[in-house]
Amino acid sequence: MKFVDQAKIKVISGKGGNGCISFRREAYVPRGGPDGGDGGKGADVIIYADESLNTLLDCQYQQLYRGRHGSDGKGKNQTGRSAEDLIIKLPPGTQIFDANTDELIVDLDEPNSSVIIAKGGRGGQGNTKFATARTQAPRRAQPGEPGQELDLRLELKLIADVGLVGLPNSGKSTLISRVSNARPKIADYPFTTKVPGLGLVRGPDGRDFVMADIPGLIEGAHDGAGMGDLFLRHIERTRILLHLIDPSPLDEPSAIERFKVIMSELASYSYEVSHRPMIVVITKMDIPENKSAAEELSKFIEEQGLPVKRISAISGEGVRELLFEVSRTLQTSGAKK
Ligand SMILES: Nc1nc2c(ncn2[C@@H]2O[C@H](COP(=O)(O)OP(=O)(O)OP(=O)(O)O)[C@@H](O)[C@H]2O)c(=O)[nH]1
Ligand SMILES: [Mg+2]
Repeated sequence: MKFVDQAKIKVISGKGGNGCISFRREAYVPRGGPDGGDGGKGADVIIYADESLNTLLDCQYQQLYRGRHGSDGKGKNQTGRSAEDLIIKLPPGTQIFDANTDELIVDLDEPNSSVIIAKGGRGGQGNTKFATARTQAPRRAQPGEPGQELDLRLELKLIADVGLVGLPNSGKSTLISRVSNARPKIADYPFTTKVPGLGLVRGPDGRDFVMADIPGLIEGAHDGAGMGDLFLRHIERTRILLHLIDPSPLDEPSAIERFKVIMSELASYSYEVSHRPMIVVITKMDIPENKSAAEELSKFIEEQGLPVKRISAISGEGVRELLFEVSRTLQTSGAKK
């Protein structure tokens, strides 16, 4: 499925129905009083955070969301029917901005929550409401209130507990497919992963958490190299990062340099993200040549004050221990961003 994480839409809530001008007509009553009913309320436009969605793709196909109008009031004091509200379902993690002022209106960070983004117009009052002692046959009623029109910019930032970062081919997708229900494509060429994906991990201590796999980063990503760093917005709202690194001594530049590339791309992207709790994960430990390279790399990383784990997502070595460490770190790393 195509992944879309930005969209522009227009929403228009329904206009209220008009109030009615009407007079009673009854046999033997020559001049009945007013009996014009009120108009019904126009549809609210409501945004709902639907957990089953994880892209804004629908909003590329449909860009205009218009609520229905309330019905007009009628004689015999009948109130017009209120329009049914229009519900737009968006993935949790969507931020909704006013497209003109760029002000954040709502952050849809709670799954299953909803918010009225445009209120439907009130129905106008019928002439019954205008009757007074002096004006017993009012010839006026109120028009329905117009709906609200808003141009919105939507930006999806996935909400996950753990974000995977690393160079292409470092084994991010292999790990997420081993430990979670996610089944991304895995291959030995760079940029296999083109869109972010979420996986639900059943932690070894029984606590579940959500992991986000994102496309690989390369040197200069903040300037647009490779897939650029746009996808980093999907790790903005994670609580901890796993930085995966393939320790292979055969690749250039050295593993230590490769580690630094990712650290500096994170720093160029955001101070906050680069200071998030991180566990460095040295991957592919089933390959014999990697053993001594991993030794040297671990030493260097520990000197930077970061925790290091070694795993093989293929043989499973070290994976359970890594998940314990992730779970422990999640418990001490405070609330979700
Ligand atoms: N031997 C071995 N190979 C691995 C391991 N993990 C991943 N690989 C291989 O490394 C290659 C890249 O793996 P991916 O999981 O696609 O890497 P990625 O980090 O998701 O790469 P991008 O999506 O391109 O950023 C694939 O050929 C995997 O089979 C491992 O633990 N051991
Ligand atoms: Mg991948």
